[in-house]
Amino acid sequence: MPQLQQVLHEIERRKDFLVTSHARPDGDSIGSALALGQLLRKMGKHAQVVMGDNVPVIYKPLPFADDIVHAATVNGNFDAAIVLECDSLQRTRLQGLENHFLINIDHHASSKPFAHVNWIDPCACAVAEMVFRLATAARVQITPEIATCLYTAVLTDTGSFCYSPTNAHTFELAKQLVEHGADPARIAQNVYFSSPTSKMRLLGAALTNLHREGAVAWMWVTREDMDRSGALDEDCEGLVNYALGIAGVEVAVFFRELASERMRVSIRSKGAVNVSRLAAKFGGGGHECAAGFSTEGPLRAATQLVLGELRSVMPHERL
Ligand SMILES: [Mn+2]
Repeated sequence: MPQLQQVLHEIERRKDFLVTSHARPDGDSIGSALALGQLLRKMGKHAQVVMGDNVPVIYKPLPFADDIVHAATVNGNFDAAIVLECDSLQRTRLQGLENHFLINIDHHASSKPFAHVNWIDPCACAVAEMVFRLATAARVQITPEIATCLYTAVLTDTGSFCYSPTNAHTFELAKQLVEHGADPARIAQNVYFSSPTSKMRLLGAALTNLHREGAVAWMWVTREDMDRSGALDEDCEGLVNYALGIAGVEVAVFFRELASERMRVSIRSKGAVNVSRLAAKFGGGGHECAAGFSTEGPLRAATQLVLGELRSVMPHERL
């Protein structure tokens, strides 16, 4: 049975669902989880979206975002958990999922089949695309609310239709979501023109710490930068793109000092270097052009380690 049909089959024979995604959720995790929750309800099921971390403020205007439960442990009252965008249960940062029937839906190249049913499609531009296909297969009408959640996910996960391979198919999906009621201008306002002041202050700190060596650029924020800016962890989202925006830079790295003195590392590529493979060496994962992991601090040791590893995988003519 194709994986999509298998997922649909397992949904049809159950009633109560928990939907979740990874810790530090992004637009695809939040948008797809909300859309899937609605889709399940339209199928006559009961669904609860539960996240191990808070919903970032820019995604709070999404339909049904107020219903998301923020918890560290799940209660046992559901027949199956649908886990989006995770390569393991640990990635959810939720306790209590272990002994349940698990459905894994993911589009990362680094995906792993950890669940009872695994639907993995690295060709999907976002998990939202897979949720859209699931809705079509289940013959569920895409409401404007579902379309808004899915469009937000596609918009953010393709880097506003900038990442490779954004293609005619991506725009076809976006077109259909707009036809079903997603409002591109309003969604862009919420996602890109609603940054908290703290995020802009943090960007200033990060740019002060910007360095470049050939085709590699990197920057960092310390705990002190975070405190001084009044920034939340989610304010770091996307800052790495300012370093990648430099002409001639192929790979950009963003280091964030964690409270535990470990370092959170986000890494982006214009395509010449597969950063997902690099992240995997450090126990992380992601996509060819966008990946992340955490590593031992302090800052100086982490930058040296990561940049050293990066130099060894950079195509020579790019350095
Ligand atoms: Mn995604």
